Amino acid sequence: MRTNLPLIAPSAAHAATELARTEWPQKGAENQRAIAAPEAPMGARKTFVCRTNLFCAFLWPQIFRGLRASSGIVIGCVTLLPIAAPAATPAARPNIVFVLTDDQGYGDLSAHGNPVLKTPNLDALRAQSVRFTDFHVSPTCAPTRSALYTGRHEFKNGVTHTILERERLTLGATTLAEVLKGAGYTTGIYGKWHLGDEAAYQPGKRGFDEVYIHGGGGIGQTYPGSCGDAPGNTYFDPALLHNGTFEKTKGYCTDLFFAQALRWIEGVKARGGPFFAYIPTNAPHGPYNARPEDAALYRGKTPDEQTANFFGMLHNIDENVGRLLARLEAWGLARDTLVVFMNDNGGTAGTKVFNAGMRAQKGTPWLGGTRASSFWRWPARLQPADVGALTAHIDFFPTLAELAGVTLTPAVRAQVEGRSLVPLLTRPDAPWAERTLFTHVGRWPKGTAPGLAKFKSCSVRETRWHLVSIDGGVEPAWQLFDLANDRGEQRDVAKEHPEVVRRLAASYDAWWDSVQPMLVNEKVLGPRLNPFAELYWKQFGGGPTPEQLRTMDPTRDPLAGSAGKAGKAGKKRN
Ligand SMILES: [Ca+2]
Repeated sequence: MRTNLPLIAPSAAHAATELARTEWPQKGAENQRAIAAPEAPMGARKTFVCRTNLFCAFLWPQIFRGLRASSGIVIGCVTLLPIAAPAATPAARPNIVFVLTDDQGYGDLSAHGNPVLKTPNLDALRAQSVRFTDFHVSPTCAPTRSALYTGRHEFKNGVTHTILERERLTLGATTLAEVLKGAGYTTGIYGKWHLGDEAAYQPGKRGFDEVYIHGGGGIGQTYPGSCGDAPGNTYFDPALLHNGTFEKTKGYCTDLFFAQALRWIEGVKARGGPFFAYIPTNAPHGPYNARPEDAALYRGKTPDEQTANFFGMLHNIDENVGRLLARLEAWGLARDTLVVFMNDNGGTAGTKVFNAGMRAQKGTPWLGGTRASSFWRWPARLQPADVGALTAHIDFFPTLAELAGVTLTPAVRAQVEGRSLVPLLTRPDAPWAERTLFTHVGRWPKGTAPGLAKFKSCSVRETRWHLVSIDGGVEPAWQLFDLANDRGEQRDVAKEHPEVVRRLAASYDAWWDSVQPMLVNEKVLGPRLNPFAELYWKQFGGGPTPEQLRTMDPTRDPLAGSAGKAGKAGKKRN
């Protein structure tokens, strides 16, 4: 892979990579201490710092294009603050490429210490990026995606599951793609949407100009109601929905998504104007169907065949990321393109090999269920660094909106509960006020009252504390963990800090009450046929078999005890 990062000293990038090999870098811990400290004159001072950063990041380089940043220049920049405007100028707006992998864990990266898996291209991207080391997403797929694209918790989007109509992002929300499109970006999605398969919910109606996707939560899935992919699809040669029409493809899913994204970027580049390319891969989500040559790289090196396939799928993603970065470089786009990389929930098949010292995995509120990679590379503006501040998926929307120079309407500002990461991107130790993040796995049984699961698999997080209830229901079963001393969440200190438990539990109660009116999908009955399947049959002929009709029956609960094969798979995999 070619690189061209004039602002990055090789030694700094190398040091950063080495730093990451130790679990939870000390630099992150230092930042956390700084964040936890009282921040006296926060209001005025925050504005000052934020505007200073913006000025340094965007306006100064515009005025003195070609000058290298130096400490002297930065000091000068601060003194010039009063004339700085807070928003990015259009010329300073980056192109944006966002790669989101499905079910890759934080530990499934060689730069994070994985002893078996090799990810040289992701490692290089990481070394060249601002890295948020305490960054959290939701415990499963659709919830994270809804939070990324609205800037608020998934429950406020009506998303409380990955199927059963409860994966649909409420039509009342404004999506990030709509905001970027409104600001002049050309937008495209290549891969997994998983926020509603009915026509009104599909990405083409939610801000994306170009759509190249599979249906459901994974290629080949079929669930009751609306959630499902084209019938008969597998990871090889899938039929993909391209701007409303299915295309029968040749190739492996991840290769197809990246290749189409690159074709599109090349075309958009020729037309000019900023672009936003969203590449949410279906891989390495189960079933673990890798290209044989990729799985062969790990056969005999993992505890089982499944993990060899899983690592093979990640090897293929890594190669595609390498191709993407090389093409951006060759096209002269790398310097002015922000590349963001994340994974969408905690680890899965790879955790038996390495889990970066964390407890548990996908589908749980433990840190191992929510901590994710979050790499931000923008060679023209950002210098590689670790940022230890407590950050989350809900911060993605306001950050990109700010970088795109968007002034959000009051209604959208009211929707977004995350914070812009721009101050941290430009100054890793920028003040960052304490915050509270809420996690709930959702997934309560179909037709049951959410309140019965209020305290089932949920948590409340502050920088230092993590209050977790796993086996509660109507009543809590809180355990408290002191992350300053116990990142692995092994020792419950609830009895030693009852005041912390009381305070965080009270904030959880208030949050739970606040989201109840927004659970709009709980009683929705889906259509008789999966829309993707129906469209596929309309285009190519054919129709549902009795078994397919039974599987799609919207009154069926695929997770009930009498569930068939699809239901059992769904319980395990979604
Ligand atoms: Ca996932």
